[in-house]
Amino acid sequence: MTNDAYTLAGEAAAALRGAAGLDTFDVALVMGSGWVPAADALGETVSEIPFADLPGFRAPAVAGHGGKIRVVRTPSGRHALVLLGRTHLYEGLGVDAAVHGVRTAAAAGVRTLVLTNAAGGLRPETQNVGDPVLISDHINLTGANPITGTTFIDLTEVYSRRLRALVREIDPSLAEGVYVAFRGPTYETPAEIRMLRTLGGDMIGMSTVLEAIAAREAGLEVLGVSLVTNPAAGLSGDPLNHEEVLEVGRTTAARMGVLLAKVVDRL
Ligand code: 6GU
Repeated sequence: MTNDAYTLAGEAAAALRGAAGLDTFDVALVMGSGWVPAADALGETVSEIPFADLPGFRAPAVAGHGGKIRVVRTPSGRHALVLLGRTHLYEGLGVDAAVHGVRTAAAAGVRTLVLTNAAGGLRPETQNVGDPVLISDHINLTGANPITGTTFIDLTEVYSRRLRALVREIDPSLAEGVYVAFRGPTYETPAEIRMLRTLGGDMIGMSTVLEAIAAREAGLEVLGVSLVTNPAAGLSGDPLNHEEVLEVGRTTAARMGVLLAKVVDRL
């Protein structure tokens, strides 16, 4: 194991504290594709720090993925770190780069992490495009793991039962599902999607699982929410495209933002 990645996260956290003028933060939220507009509903923006000003962060390469950390003060006076954009494993920068934001948030004092993503739906029988789904568990098929060495981390409850119950008190209509991650950047084949349905997956995407593992290593309580932006390959007859993913995010962003604001205020 190299400690460098953790040291770098500590340096980024120090830079973040300095830039924000705050010693600690209550919660961090990672906004996935199309979720960025939802950040506006969380509260008052205190400051915005471009990734370029923080050690170890890279401006994201993909359209719709932002590229800064926004410090938000919620109506109840909590401070949230809102990561507008994330680094994906498929960008080829390595697994440490993909979880650097989470490690930085943990080093900055955050105890709760909200991970959001855009995902393909594996259950079009019961899922509608635009539905948010609470992540109850995951299947990590990225082939990667942010932890190296001989520390065995328990993953019995990666996505906090307590936080899921809290969200469902706010919105009882929300479904729960198992999120499967592939490395990407290709979308899956119809045969792979049939396999994932057999394996018990409900959503498919290219993010979240490595961040959730890194968060559990750091002892954070994790909430995961997928926005189903399209049926996965072979389930609808239409080919997939990233623009469609972003468009669905934009049209449901307000609902998501209001939901997340309520969640953050009840943490
Ligand atoms: Cl169908 N697959 C993956 N891997 N990511 C997605 C997706 C599908 N739809 C949105 N994001």
